[in-house]
Amino acid sequence: MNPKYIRNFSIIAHVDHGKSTLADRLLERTGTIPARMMRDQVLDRMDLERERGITIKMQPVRMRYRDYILNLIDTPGHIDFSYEVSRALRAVEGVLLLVDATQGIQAQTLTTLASALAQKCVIIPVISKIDSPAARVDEVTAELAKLVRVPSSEVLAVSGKTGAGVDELLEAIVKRIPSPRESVADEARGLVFDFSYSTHRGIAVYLRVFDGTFKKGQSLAFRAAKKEFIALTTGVFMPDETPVDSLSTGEIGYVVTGIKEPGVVAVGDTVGVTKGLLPALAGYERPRPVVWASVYPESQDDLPLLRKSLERLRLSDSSLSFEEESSGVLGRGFRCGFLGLLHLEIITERLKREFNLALIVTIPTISYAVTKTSGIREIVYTPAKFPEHGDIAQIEEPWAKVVIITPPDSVSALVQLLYEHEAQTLSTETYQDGRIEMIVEMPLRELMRGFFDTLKNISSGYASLSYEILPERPADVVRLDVLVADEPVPAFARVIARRRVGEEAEKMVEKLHAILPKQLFTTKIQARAQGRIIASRTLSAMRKDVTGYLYGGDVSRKNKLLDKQKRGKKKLLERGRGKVNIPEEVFMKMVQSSAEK
Ligand SMILES: Nc1nc2c(ncn2[C@@H]2O[C@H](COP(=O)(O)OP(=O)(O)OP(=O)(O)O)[C@@H](O)[C@H]2O)c(=O)[nH]1
Ligand SMILES: [Mg+2]
Repeated sequence: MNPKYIRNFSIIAHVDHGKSTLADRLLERTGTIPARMMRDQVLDRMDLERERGITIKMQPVRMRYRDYILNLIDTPGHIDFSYEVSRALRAVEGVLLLVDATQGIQAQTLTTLASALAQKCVIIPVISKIDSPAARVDEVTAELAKLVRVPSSEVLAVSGKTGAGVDELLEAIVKRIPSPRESVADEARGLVFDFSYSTHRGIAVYLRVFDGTFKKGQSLAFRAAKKEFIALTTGVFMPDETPVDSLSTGEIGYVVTGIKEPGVVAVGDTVGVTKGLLPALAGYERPRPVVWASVYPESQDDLPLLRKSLERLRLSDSSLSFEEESSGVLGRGFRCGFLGLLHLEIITERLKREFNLALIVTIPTISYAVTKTSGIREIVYTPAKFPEHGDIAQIEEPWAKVVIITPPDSVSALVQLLYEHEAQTLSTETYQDGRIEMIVEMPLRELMRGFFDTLKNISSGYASLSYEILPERPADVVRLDVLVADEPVPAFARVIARRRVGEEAEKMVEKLHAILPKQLFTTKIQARAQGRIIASRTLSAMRKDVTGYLYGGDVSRKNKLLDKQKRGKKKLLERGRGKVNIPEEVFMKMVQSSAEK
C-alpha cells in the first residue's frame, strides 16, 4: 500500500463529548461494520466500558474510504486514561479534536489538545452533538476556532446521533491529515503502542509501521527487550483482529509474537527485523503512578492467582504497576500503583470479575520523597513504612497543575475550595460565555482528598477538571499511627497534612472505637503523631460472664459458650496479635477504600 493513500488519525476530546459515537458513524458510513453488527459505541468492547458508558482503552480500527485506508484510534476521555491517548497520538499524523456543542470547551479539551500539539499532530477542530436542542453551535464554533487558532470556517460540525456532517468530515480527514512519511529504508521497523494477550497464541503487539513491511514468518526482535520471535500472523483491526498478508509502511496493525511470558514486552519498544540497521524509535515514558493501594486476596490461597491476574492485566494495561508485599494481618498481597482513583476502581473491578477474585483493597495513598537525617532519599508509598519523625530531614510530595473550567456562579465557592486545598492560582481567564478557566497548582495529596467531587457539587456538575503531575515540593505532613492497647497497628498508619492531623486522629479513633468489639479487658484506642498521643478513647471491657444472657439452666449451651470463650482466648495468643483481637472485618472497615465513602 502506498502511504499516500493512508490516513492515520485519533479522536480526542473531553470525557463524554461523543468520540465513540462519532466513530460509530464513521464505521457505518465507510461500511466497515455491517448494519446487523452495529450497536452504540461499538468500539467500547469491554463489558465495563459498556456498563459505565465510558471508554477505558484506546481502540484502533481500519476503514476503507474511496481509495484510502483510514486508520482511526478511538481514545478514552477520562483523565485517568490519558496515557492511552498519549500512546495513540504517537501512531497517527492527525486528530479530530471534538468539542460537545452543548458543553463548550472543557478541561480535557485543553490538555488533549496540548498533547496532540506536542506530538506535532495536525488538528481538525470538530464540534459534536449539533442535533441537540441545547447545542450552541455558533458560540462553541467560535470558541474552538479561537482555541486552535483557525478561522471559524475551518471548524466542522457533526452529529454522531444523526450522522450530519460525517461526509464532510471524511473528506476533511483525507484532505487535511498528511499521509504517513515514506519508508527510510527497506527494513521493517515499527513502534509498539499497545498489546493484547490470548492463551493459545500469546502476545499480539499493536504496531505502527514506520518503515518496510512486516510479514508472517519473518524473524523479528524487540530492540529494548532484546527478545527474538517469529511473526506468527500479521493483521489489522476491523475492529476485530483480522489477518492480512503484510503490513506496510504507514499502516497500523498487529503482529502475533507467540511470546507467552509476561513482563518481556513493553509498550514503546521498537520491533524490527533481527540484526536490523535502523535505530530504535523514540519510546514512551513510563507513566508515574498517581495513587497507591494494596490489594490482598481475601483467602491467602488465592495469592498465586492474584499474581497471575495482575500480570495478565498488565498485558492489556501497561500503566499498571505492582510489587508483592506482606502485612501482618492481611497476609501477602500487592502494593499497586494506579494513574488515578477511577483507574484503581476499574482494575480492582476487573480483577474481581475477570478472575473471580475476592479482594481487600486498602485506602489509596500517594507517595512521598523522604530524605532521612542520614542523607538517604527514598520514595515512600506505604504509610507504615514512613520513617520515624526523628529520622526525617525533609519530606517532599508531588504537586499537580490543575486546569478548572467552571460556570461563573460557582466561582466564589471555588475560591474557598481552592483555599481549603492549599491551591495557588496561576492564571484566570473568562470565556465568551462567561465561564471561568483557572489554572492552579496544588499538592497532589489535596487533589486526591475529594477535590473533584466537591468541585462537581459546588458547580451542580458543570465544572470540569484536568491535571498533570508536577515534580515534588517540600511537604508539611506527618505520619499518624493508631494504637490499640499501646501497640501501633501498621495497617492503620496514614500520612496526613500537619494542619489536619488533629481532626483526622479524632475521626480514626472514633471510628475504631465504634467498630472494635469489646475485649476481655479495658482497651485504649489512641492516635499518635510525632511521638505524641493526640486522640484517645477507651473501650470498656466485655462482660466477663458471656453466658449471662442465657435464660434458664441449659447447662450444655452454657458450657459450650464458656468453652468458646476459652478457645477464643487461646486463639488470640496463638495468632500473636498481642492482647487484643482485632477481627478481620474491623481491619477491612478501617483500611478498605470503600469504607471511606
Ligand atoms: N444528542 C446527541 N448525543 C450524543 C451524540 N454523540 C454522543 N452522544 C451522547 O453522549 C454520551 C457520550 O457519548 P460517547 O460517544 O460515549 O462519548 P465519548 O467521548 O466516547 O466518551 P468517553 O469515551 O467516555 O470519553 C452518550 O450518552 C451519547 O449517546 C450526538 O451527536 N448527539
Ligand atoms: Mg468513548
